[in-house]
Amino acid sequence: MSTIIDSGLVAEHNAKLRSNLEADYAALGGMLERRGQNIEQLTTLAQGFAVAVPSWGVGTGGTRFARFPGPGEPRNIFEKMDDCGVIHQLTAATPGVSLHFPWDKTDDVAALREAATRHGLYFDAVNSNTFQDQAGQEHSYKFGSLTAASAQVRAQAVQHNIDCIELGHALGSKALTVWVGDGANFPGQHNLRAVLERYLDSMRGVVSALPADWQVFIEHKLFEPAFYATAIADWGTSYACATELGPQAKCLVDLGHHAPNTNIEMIVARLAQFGKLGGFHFNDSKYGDDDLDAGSINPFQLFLVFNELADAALREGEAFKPAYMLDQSHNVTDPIESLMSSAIEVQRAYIQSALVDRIALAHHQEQHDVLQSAQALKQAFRTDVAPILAMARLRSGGAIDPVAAYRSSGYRRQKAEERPARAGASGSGIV
Ligand SMILES: [Mn+2]
Repeated sequence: MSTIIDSGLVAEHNAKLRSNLEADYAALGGMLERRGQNIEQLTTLAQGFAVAVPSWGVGTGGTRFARFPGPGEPRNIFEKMDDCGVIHQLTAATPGVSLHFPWDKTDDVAALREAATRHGLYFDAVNSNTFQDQAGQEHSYKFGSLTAASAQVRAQAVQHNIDCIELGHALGSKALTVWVGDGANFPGQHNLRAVLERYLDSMRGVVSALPADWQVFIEHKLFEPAFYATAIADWGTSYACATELGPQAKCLVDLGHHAPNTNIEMIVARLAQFGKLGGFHFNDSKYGDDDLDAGSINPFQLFLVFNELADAALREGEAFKPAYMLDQSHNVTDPIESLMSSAIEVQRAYIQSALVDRIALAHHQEQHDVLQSAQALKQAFRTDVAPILAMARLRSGGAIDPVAAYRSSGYRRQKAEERPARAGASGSGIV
């Protein structure tokens, strides 16, 4: 595995911060020991954590109104892989890359596999795209794709998903994520039931093309671009469809795809209970599908989601392995910095959830000691586990402070020179 940022530079950066980190780590270790917790076990847990980076996230996304490209944006999938490699090199927490077709389509599959191997990366779930028309496409998705009234449009959308499976299979991926923007903007535009019947019919065609060891993740979203009725609007519809489509079909929870104040951790608990939790798109939101950096608005919610995942892992054992992926759109930050920060926020929630004393919590719950039950979660959430995360990075060959190391490397300045902007070259956006 070759490093993109000079490893000597990272070592120099770490050397400057190491003694302070060791002091903080020792202090935290002492405090956790008094609570009966072992910091070394938690650090090992943090080192084993992984969340995949979305290929579309390394470019500047856009608002609904405009896109303001940043300097040195990747112009093709190979340049995106370089940026993903930097994120993993410095955080040591993002070995997976989630691709998006046709944005990342390449005829040179061998070269793409080689690029992944070079950077120590693998391919997580691949994403299909039938929410926009591509150049040269025969039929338009203006009035739907997998749910379209036209059989020809549906057949084209099914075939695109099958093409994604085949490409993903050649790249070593094991799952397909399907999100469709299909729906209605006006009451009466659709027959609500017929739309879902057509969706299921189309998805049966997609599922039948899955290799035996593959899964398909159904991603729901409350609204947008269909503002009146979205075909797969909520986890209930997603669950019903995943159940209809059989054991290879599961549900994907994108944190931003819910109404404000929705109890997302309860949705996670429900899907885990019924064996249909396929994976996540981590991000954060204030009002709608904002695709903000994970943990930037509501870190407590992220913690509560991981608290449910910790509970499910205890119940289900090794077999419980939902896919963790980021899904963000960056308009005003450097995408590499935002993705590194988000990966660390998700890892933080994971480690904080491991601090919850589950035996004590169960006891408080049985005793109807509501205050202590809530405090058991709050104590874990309030604990600053930053030294554990930094030590995990240091031990795994990453940077103690990834953003500082990245800035001092001059990577973005260098890419701004090497990658002059090319109109429309970056496939990115809100998905
Ligand atoms: Mn998503």
